Amino acid sequence: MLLSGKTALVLGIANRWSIAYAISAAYVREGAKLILTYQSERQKATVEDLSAELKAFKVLPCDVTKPEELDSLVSQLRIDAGRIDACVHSIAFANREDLSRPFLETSRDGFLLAQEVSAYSLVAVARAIAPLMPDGGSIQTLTYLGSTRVVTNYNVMGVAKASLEASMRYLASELGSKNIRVNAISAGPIKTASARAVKDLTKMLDAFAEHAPLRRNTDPAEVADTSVFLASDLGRGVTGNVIFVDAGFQIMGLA
Ligand code: 0WD
Repeated sequence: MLLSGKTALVLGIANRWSIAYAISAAYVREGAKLILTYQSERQKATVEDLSAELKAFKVLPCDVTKPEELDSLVSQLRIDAGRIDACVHSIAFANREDLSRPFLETSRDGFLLAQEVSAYSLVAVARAIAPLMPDGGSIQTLTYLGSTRVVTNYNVMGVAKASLEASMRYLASELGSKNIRVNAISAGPIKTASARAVKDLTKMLDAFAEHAPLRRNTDPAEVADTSVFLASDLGRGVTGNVIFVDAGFQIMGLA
């Protein structure tokens, strides 16, 4: 029960296959009081069902690109929970065509959209939630190796993840004095709705399992357990890091 007595806010469940769902399940297993958000009416019923299954304390709406929704989320959290100990940002979006055509063809709007939803939203969420962490806490985001290496078809999302990771470091530096730790978990590829938008995902998964030191793909439950560590007191000395949970893939050069 590593998270007993802690309240956790998880943003980014779309369905049962979402990494945020695996994280939520692990948080409940470890005794956290869980609060979930859903992006829009499209996800509401699914997230409410999953929340009932997980016995979450609360489900609230929040599209992170809408400042007024972040404001009302914070007001509601103040009333319902008072305090947040861990906050997981598991959100990304890019236009599907920007994840298949050459990077050179990326439109200005597509570039800015990916940056807004996938990178700037971490800054907006951290600014909103930090005041609810008066004694410190853990803010986490999910990233991918395409931030620093060229991964075919990841394109505009790789650039957004680079921006996300840099944002994470600046936030860690500024929030450290408040004992708020900010980290990113870099997961290996996992078959989720978002990942399916990347052209040739199946090929990517096969190549990954072949070349990763552990010779297999990444299990969302492994990502979730690392998130538990970061949210728990065991992670108290860790901030500003990208922690790879990817079966070791990122160490490989020519395999
Ligand atoms: O291989 C993978 N699946 C990896 C994912 C490897 C490494 C990292 N990641 C990252 C993703 O880039 C993302 O940051 O993990 C995070 C979670 O992604 P996921 O679990 O793979 O994907 P998914 O289940 O689709 O959850 C992402 C959700 C959205 O889902 P849909 O499918 O509806 O686009 O992010 C949410 C939304 O629910 N989301 C938003 N939430 C609030 N406000 C917004 C928004 N504006 N936009 C997207």
